[in-house]
Amino acid sequence: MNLENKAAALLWIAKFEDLPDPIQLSLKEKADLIEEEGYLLQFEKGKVIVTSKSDIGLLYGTFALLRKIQTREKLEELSEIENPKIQKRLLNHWDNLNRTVERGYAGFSIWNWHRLPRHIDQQYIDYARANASIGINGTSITNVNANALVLTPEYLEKAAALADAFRPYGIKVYLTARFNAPMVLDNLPTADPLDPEVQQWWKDKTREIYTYIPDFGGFLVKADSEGQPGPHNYGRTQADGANMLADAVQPFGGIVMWRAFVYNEHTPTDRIRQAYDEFKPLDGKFRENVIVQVKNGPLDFQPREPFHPLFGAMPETPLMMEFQITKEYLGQDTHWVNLASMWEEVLQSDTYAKGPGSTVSKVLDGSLHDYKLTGIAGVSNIGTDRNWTGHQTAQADWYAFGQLAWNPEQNIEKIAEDWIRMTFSNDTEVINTMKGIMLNSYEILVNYMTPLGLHHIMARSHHWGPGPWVTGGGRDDWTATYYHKANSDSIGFDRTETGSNALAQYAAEWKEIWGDAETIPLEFLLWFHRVLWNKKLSTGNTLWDELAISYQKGVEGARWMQQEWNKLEGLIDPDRFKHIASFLKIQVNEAEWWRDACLLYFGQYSKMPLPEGVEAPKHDLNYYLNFKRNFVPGI
Ligand code: BDP
Repeated sequence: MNLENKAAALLWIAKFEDLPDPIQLSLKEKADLIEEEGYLLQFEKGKVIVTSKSDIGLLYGTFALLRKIQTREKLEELSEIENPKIQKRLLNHWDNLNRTVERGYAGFSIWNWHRLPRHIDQQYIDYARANASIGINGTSITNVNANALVLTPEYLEKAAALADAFRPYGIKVYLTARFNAPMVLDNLPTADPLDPEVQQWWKDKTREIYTYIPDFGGFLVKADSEGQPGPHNYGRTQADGANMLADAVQPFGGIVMWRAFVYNEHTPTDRIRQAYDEFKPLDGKFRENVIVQVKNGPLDFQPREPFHPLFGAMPETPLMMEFQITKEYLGQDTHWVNLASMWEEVLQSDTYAKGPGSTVSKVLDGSLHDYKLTGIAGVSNIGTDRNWTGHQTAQADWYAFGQLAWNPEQNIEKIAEDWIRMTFSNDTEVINTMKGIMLNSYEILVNYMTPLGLHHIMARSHHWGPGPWVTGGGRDDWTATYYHKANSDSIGFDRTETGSNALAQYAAEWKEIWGDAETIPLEFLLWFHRVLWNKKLSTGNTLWDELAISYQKGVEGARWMQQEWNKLEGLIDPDRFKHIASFLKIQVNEAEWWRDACLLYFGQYSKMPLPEGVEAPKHDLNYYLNFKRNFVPGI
């Protein structure tokens, strides 16, 4: 188009300063509201306009326009200013340097360290584009169980090549820092964060990293947890450790994401108390460029947990959320469960920190405590599988994570619908059927795995399938019996005043609601209380009957998902139809496995018969105890 015709163009994708004067004039007021990464979509005098202040805003705006076209929204109605509500929106890869992925179920790591930096695979670009299309702006590329080697020049060169590939898409690279790297790489006698030589080592190392990656985002650290070294080894606090690294990255504008997933080598009376007990006293003691990364719940990505009590409890220390997109505890690669449903439950939980309405999402977006730094991370579920995520529908979790990271208040039904429209079809029957499955799937899964607040009853180490019998071994809090404590009269973990009192870490409102076994919502009953098998619940059923009915409901739910899906034959391309259909067979089968194994195991203690309507297990308990006992899927 020549310049004279420029004004006649019907589609404008341009930074605000590059728009023709008349358009600038009419959009001035709206444009003032656009922030650095934000954009404006506007239909104005017959023209579609995408504008922003920055290149990255323009990219986000363009993807938003594409989304609207794909989902058939009316372009004539466009009028939307979007700014991300959270600053740091990251994927966390638990990828090892040997290309295995910890808790990854979609193949190997997409980072081909051997070929890097010489070969830049198209997949890196596709990855960056896909992430930019959902607003993700950072990626931590290495496992939190960190290998110090990634900090050596050889690997920094490779990481720099990835950073170069991601940069046009607004994605910064972060690395995991192994706390004792000064000892491992340079034979320092200590990694004590208060030792000047150690501090200098990290400063020098950081300066070196920035020579490779000038816009390096910073470090993600797992310390003093599950064998990872940390400040505890030197009698120092988590703040001492984090601040040392923060001082090293500060001159370059970097940040430190310090994980709250800290637990001792010695089992406390209740493991879920530890992060709060450890971090709460440190509130306000971290440098300004530290953000503490907290898992959604106080235990460890279980199918259902109450929100982590640190949210709302650290007004002087920015906290970020860590969600797990990979389904370690939720059926791994073959179960269809819409994680956005779980995340919404947590994001909308009220911490009551400043009275009603103090939701977790307001902690995260910084508005509740006026955090200067805000963030959210999702443990990636992608790998070398052709469809990226193993289960076709697990792409929806990656997508939903990006959407909620951009704006944690977003409506998850709309997120699901947009994803279906963009990924499968705009056909009403497909949309409604898939949406129905997705929006019900989370409750269904919780029912067939861990109903009524049960948790950590999965098989040992690989975490796939039921294992309520798991007991003994190195750590009590890595067993199932530690958490459910079933005996001949009752089941559940007493976390009220009469027990571990972990409940005390929550606001008074929650103490009242959750503290009373009579009124607590059933979904958290056994998380907070020990309950007699024959106790009558609000539903009119005894606890045992309620448990059995819940498992049965879960199985029926999985069967219902399968039937619903089968209705779509012919409306979806045959490849993906069959792929999902076969995974649903596995899901139904494994839902039955969970129900039968758990009811047989717990039934030994309750000694009560299965209530009417609950199917009898197909095998005896021994069968399940021995079933695939030696099989370790993945890593
Ligand atoms: C647990 C995983 C383990 C991770 C750990 C973590 O089983 O593989 O290393 O979380 O988050 O859920 O550090």
